[in-house]
Amino acid sequence: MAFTQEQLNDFHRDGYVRLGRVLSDDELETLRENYDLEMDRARETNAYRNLSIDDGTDSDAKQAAPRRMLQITQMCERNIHFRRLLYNKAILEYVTDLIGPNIQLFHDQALFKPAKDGGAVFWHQDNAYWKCRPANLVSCWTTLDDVDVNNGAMQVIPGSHLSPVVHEQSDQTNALLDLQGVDESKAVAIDLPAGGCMFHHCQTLHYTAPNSTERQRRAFIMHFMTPGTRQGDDNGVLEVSFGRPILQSA
Ligand SMILES: O=C(O)CCC(=O)C(=O)O
Repeated sequence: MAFTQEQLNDFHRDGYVRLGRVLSDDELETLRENYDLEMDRARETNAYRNLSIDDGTDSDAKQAAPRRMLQITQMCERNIHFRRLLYNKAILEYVTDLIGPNIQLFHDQALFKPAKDGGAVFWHQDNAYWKCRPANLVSCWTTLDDVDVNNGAMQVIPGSHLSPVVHEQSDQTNALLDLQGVDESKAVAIDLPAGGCMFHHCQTLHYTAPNSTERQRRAFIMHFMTPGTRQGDDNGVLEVSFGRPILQSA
């Protein structure tokens, strides 16, 4: 077992668990260089989203927006170093403790909050978007910079993974789905050192604040599922999620 029993109990009770540093100095340095490289390439080719504004805008509009929450999905299809990270032995051992030895990638994403004008990611439960069954996916949120509440550390509501919340279609914010009534007094911010990670359950309510500091915040998230996971809403046809790499099988 990679987690201690206490950490596992914490995860099942709270819907998240904080780990300290998991990446070596070399891994961290390589991933930082390649993160910056892919962000530059994505800007040149407009192959990214700014989650702080509506989708479908051109590159200049995305860059000029007052806040920037930049997203690249499937870094593993663009860059070998991020693909390698999916197979990181230590991380997969932690995932094994959470969902068992058969592990498939659901997807990955880089989420970048630049210094000074980094945008927020509003409160949500991932599975309100994904509609996956069984709802047992876990995410490993890895940071390439030191993070605290001021530059966009992950914030969670402990125990919220036990109760899926209805997310409404939003026209108030740029979020696709909106959540009213989150009791933010219960939020816990998870500070992490560069190269550290935390895991959260796909129903854990989470949020990251705007970054107005002088410190950029580079995060990379891997979302893991068990093979055979299906996707779709109650009335839709359920589809098995094919086409993603199997990262480990028993
Ligand atoms: O990195 C962030 O700012 C938000 C990440 C997030 O919402 C997620 O991992 O689902």
